Amino acid sequence: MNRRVKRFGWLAGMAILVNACDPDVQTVRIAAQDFRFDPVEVRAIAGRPLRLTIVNEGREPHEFAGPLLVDPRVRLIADPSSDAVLRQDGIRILPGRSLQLTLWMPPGTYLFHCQVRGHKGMTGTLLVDEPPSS
Ligand SMILES: [Cu+2]
Repeated sequence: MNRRVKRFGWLAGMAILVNACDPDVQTVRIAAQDFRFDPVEVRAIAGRPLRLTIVNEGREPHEFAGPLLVDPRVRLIADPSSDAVLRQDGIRILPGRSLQLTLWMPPGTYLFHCQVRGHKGMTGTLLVDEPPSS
């Protein structure tokens, strides 16, 4: 049974509200196409929230999945307006729909992929760098 992704944030124990106008927020858009993510590599800086929008521009359903969804060091909330469905270990996004996530993550390399059958080549990398020292 699928659950609406808006419950995912609740399941992750997140109660932090993100101000969309917060200048510290990094925004990244990734297109899920048939059959690749564009861009395949995204860079962000640790210590600042990352607002990630994944838009399904294809004609197939796609998923956003990866270890970061269950990494205890990663804090994540799904925007309640997201039109996506949490499945067992990935978030399914139907054609023309989008998923919005806000993430707080330590520096590192985070791989993500689409795990829809036959979409094995759909992979991407989120590179989170140390914040610049001032
Ligand atoms: Cu896919």
